[in-house]
Amino acid sequence: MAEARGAAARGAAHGRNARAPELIELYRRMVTIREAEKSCGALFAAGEIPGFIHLSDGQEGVSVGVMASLRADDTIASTHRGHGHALAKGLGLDGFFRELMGKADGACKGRGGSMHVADLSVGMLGANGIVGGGVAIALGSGLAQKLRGGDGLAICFFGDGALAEGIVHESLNIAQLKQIPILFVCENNGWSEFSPTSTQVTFTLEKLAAAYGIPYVGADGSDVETVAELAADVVDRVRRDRGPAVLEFATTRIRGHYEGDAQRYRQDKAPPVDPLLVARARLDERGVPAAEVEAIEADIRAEVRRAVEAARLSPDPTLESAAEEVYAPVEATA
Ligand SMILES: Cc1ncc(C[n+]2csc(CCOP(=O)(O)OP(=O)(O)O)c2C)c(N)n1
Repeated sequence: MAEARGAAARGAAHGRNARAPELIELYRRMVTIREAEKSCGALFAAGEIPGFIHLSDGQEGVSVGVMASLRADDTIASTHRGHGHALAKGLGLDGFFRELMGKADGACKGRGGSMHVADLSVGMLGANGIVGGGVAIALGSGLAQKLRGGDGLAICFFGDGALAEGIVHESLNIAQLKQIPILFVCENNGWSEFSPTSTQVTFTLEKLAAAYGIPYVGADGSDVETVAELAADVVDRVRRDRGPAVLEFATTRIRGHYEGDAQRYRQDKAPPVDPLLVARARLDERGVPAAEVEAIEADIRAEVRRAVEAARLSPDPTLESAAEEVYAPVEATA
């Protein structure tokens, strides 16, 4: 750390760009997601995470950029690829790893796992294994925000594959009809499971939003600063105008659909655009010394290692507790 602080001082002396601190923070958050998911991959391969996991490598710029302008009382609903959303919204690494590893002290007491991780205390309503399912949940939350009368809003993240789901169309319609403060955020990685989305839908989200009369903005999701700037503007508008808006980001799914996917269907051989590398290069341009960046990365790796070790030591849920908090208790009848 001392070395990094020294390096930071040298950066300042050589005209470190004024925009560097914000980008450092965005980069730190993206690296946290990347390192956490790297560990998820290893834990899954070692059989320490039950169920399936879907990693979001390549999509961190969207999670981090959008979440940068949200408040704790704004709510988000996520997808099956929701680790980045949960962490960027404020779920701590401890609650995250304990949940994914099915531990009794996880964010959802180990009952949700990767595809249902939620933390209501930070406005994270949940990941969702049903494609498009989170869209309707966010819509309901947006309606609640409206009825409460504050200036909170709801955000749903969904993939381009969800565009083929009726729930997305119905939600756009109701959001506009009832003027619900909701931001629809599409992470367009071009894939719908194992099929190019171009083989699944006949329209663009831009045209769909226009059909419902909802304002639309689209941009490159691999540039976290662009995402953050656009999102800040659109979030402000939704907060003020109390109606829906649509944001769409082109992004890259670097890994397979799920962990273990051999991707034999995949023909896109161009190297993926990695938002971490994009931000890393820009930090360099802004005069942030490599040693400072490496120190940040090392700190995050240590923090992730610590959280994983803590999760390993956490208790498993007991057999006796299996029926708790699953359904409302009912009286047994003869
Ligand atoms: C209602 C529903 N239909 C089908 C599936 C199977 N399924 C799982 S992921 C997926 C595609 C998801 O693509 P997208 O929404 O673009 O998200 P990405 O995986 O690209 O992040 C499908 C069809 C599902 N989980 N739910």
